[in-house]
Amino acid sequence: MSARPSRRVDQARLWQRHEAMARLGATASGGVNRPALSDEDVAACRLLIRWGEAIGMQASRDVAGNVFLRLQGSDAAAAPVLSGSHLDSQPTGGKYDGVYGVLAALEACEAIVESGGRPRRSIDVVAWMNEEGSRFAPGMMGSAVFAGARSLADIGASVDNGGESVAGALARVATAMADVRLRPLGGSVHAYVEAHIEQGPLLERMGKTIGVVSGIQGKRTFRVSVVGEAAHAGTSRRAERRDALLAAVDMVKALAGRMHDPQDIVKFTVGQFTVTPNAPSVVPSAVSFSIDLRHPDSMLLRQLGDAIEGLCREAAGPCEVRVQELSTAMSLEFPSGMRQCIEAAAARLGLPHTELHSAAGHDARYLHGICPSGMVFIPCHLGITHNEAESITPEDATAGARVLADVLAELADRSA
Ligand code: HGY
Ligand code: MN
Ligand code: MN
Repeated sequence: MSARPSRRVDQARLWQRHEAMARLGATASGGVNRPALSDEDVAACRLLIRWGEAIGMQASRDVAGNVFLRLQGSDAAAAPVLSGSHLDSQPTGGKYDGVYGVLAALEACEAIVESGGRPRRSIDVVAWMNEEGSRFAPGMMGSAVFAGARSLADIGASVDNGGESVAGALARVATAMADVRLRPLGGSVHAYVEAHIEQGPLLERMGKTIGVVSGIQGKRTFRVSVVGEAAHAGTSRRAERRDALLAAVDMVKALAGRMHDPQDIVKFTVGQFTVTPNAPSVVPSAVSFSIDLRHPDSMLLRQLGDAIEGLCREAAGPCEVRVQELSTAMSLEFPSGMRQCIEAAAARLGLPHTELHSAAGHDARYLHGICPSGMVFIPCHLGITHNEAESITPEDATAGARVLADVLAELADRSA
């Protein structure tokens, strides 16, 4: 490999691309709303492909809705290096969650091209389908299917609030992107590196530019369905009601009590709460709510998650309740070899760096199951994220892309 590609990372180009992406699904408050497999998501993939093809990368997609750009290596038979993240967002998402990892990977490849280097292994930039899990639960569908951790049939059955299934949305997007080559699902991967904003305040607070991610905390997600009986708000006797909302509220209170810990390590969130028929003068007949439970200690995560169904049943009163676990992911540690490679690149570039654990979930979780994986974090202001006010600096974005460029170049040149 010729001169290190980090020297050719272009801050203006990287930042302009973030601003262009942010216009796709832009919200009035300065964030983005780019649901998975929506027109906005497809437009973002199209824009990524346009930028990649302009520097000679080959675009492809797979049946799980993942989109790839390949920088061809000299040894076509060698397993590629992958790098990327996601382009879908939360409904009131920020402009950088996920996007940064995809655009930093593209910038790293462009810098490798401009440095005159030709990697031995191909490098694939990837935009994983539905990392966020907001339109279709659970999240990380594209990377999970790519890694063989979920089946296409399994994710295809998930339905959004409007009644469209993932299978239906994937078919619609496949038609819209029929001109993009369809590649086989999965395949061997030499290594995976994902750049991402920290989604926490630690790097900024410590004055560090680069986070070498040691691992990702465990996460279990559930869907709780409470069934009662619709009744007239004025005539039905309260003693005879089967009020699904009051039962669901009792369940959430009982769960919040059980999940409370003074150290604030347990992360328990009810983010979605749907009432049916949601009419002011009708006693609710049904409530569906989500649970997002996280903890860095897998044993405690198991214990707490296993207590959920019993607590819901105890609080159900005259209603029925069904608890479904949608995803189960234990805490993971990235391999030391990958962490050392990222740490050495940051040190060579003289960038202040530290090792830290990821409290947020990432697609790297599933790639970790099939190849050596690692992550590079950059600061995000005050840790604000999953919020339209999310912000990063062009300088930090560039620093992260420089580390990524050198790490990808090094991994792509490795024979084993
Ligand atoms: O929820 C998460 O941890 C990720 O940001 N989707
Ligand atoms: Mn993300
Ligand atoms: Mn996110």
